[in-house]
Amino acid sequence: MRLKRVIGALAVAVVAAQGLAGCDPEGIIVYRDDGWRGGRYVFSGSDANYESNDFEGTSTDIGDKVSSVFNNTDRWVAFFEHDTYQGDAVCVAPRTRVNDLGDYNLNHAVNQPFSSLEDEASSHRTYTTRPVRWEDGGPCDVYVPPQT
Ligand SMILES: [Ca+2]
Ligand SMILES: [Ca+2]
Ligand SMILES: [Ca+2]
Repeated sequence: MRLKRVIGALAVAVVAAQGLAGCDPEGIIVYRDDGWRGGRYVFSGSDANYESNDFEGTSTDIGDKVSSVFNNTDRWVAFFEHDTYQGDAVCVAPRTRVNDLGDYNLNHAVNQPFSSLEDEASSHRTYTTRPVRWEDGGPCDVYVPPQT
């Protein structure tokens, strides 16, 4: 009797923990608005072209409309200005959120005082280790460091 009650309590605790984790699915989550709001889309891996991916429950594709992201994976993710992993990129550490892509200046945009990935991201790629900086031949203009 007593054991059954303990098992019952454990089952309730497990369900509660899953409920919390379920707020943010595992994956690379992109959002239309700042602060992880508006429509969202969840990727499980790399995506070379956002054009055919619509915000959940809409027919609006996410290309050039993403404003905040949550990299809820154990890999690094580089978000690119253009499709097929081209152009400027913001590299986001594992399990790390970006509240507003507009906050990050892209340093290899020439002839522009300030440019960002705000409403510009068109593809992203995942990396098992921290990718190389743009200055050193890698994709990353900007690093968003791991969150503690
Ligand atoms: Ca796609
Ligand atoms: Ca924004
Ligand atoms: Ca773009």
